[in-house]
Amino acid sequence: MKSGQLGNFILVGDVGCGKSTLLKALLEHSDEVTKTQALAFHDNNIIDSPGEFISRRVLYGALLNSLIGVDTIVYLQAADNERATAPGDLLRLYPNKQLVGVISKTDIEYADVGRAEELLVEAGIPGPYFRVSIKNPDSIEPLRDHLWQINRGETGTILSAMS
Ligand SMILES: Nc1nc2c(ncn2[C@@H]2O[C@H](COP(=O)(O)OP(=O)(O)O)[C@@H](O)[C@H]2O)c(=O)[nH]1
Ligand SMILES: [Mg+2]
Repeated sequence: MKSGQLGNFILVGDVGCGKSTLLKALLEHSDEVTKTQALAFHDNNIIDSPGEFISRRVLYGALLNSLIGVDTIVYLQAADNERATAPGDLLRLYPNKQLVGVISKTDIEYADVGRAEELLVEAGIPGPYFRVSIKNPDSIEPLRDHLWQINRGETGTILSAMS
């Protein structure tokens, strides 16, 4: 499957949860990851966001602005993070956006996938959740397929229809 078939999503999540690394894997780039200081716009309306957008309230306005232009919000919860930074209400503010929950860094020594799942549930992110590790390229395939299908309009639950 080619990365060109992916599009129209933004990756959000805490600083260091693995957004830029995951995106490089999804897009099959091999460049060194550098810290994302600003929104990074890729082809096909794919956006990487700096973690500060979600972890610092003063930047919530910037976060909301960055969500406007995409159909799908991919929220990452790192498996080694004891807390959720997702402002779930903000992520659900715009109707008709797909919200996809990802549990990242599942290979890490202190990973607790069950806890990450609970944090996603508490934040109001609907399942199913995609468990990924950059160390295991196969783990990324189901997420890539899902994003690809959403972009083709084949799957996913429109949030406004649920609430
Ligand atoms: N062990 C492990 N490390 C990861 C994984 N994903 C990302 N990292 C590392 O976590 C650090 C932060 O990743 P980065 O993608 O920059 O996070 P971002 O701030 O969310 O964009 C980097 O050193 C990555 O190599 C993973 O699945 N497993
Ligand atoms: Mg980054």
